[in-house]
Amino acid sequence: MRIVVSGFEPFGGSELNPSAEVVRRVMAAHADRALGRELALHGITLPVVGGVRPGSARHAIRAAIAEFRPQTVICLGEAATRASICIERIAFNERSYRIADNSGSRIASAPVVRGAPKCLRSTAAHPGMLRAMRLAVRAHGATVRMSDDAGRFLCNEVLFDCLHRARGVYEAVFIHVPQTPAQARVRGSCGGIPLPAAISARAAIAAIRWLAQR
Ligand code: PCA
Repeated sequence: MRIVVSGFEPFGGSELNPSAEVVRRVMAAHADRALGRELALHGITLPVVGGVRPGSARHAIRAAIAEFRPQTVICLGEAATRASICIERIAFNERSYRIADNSGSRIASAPVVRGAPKCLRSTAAHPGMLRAMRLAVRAHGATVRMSDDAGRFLCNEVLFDCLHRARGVYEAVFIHVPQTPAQARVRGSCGGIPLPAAISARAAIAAIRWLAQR
């Protein structure tokens, strides 16, 4: 089983992105053989840059998928406004950035892929995965839920692109994690409930184990 696991670089003025920290922790757990020997994991951090040119998130994830040929792509991103870890069930064919990306572009309204369906569903966003993730973080007071709105920024863009290009060759799923307590100390709660990246990483590891053992 080959899995690509991605996080994002910091954006929006923050100095860290918990999703990149989660990927680092997942890769460390894998190096310690905590995820099983049968699993080949490829971890990457994506730029928070829209579009498809070199230097964009989509360019980077497409290259990783072409090189690593995974059966599953599991992407992670930060959502400071969330109170739970969220499994995204749907991606929309729309780019409508609420802030500029890290290249300074702010897209008002554009499709992710011209001519593609309005939205695409993630088949890997399964209730079994939700149960496994809940079990992994329950004792830490963290919650996990399904979400039907990944926003209209880079997280949604990357999930839509992955689902659109999958053509049955691989599955793709997106997990949004809350901001960390350290981030919340700098910019406030943002309406969410902060969660240490170490706990988000436990949920991500449970998701990967579930995907690999299904
Ligand atoms: N979160 C943003 C983009 C990068 C990230 O970590 C989002 O939710 O779209």
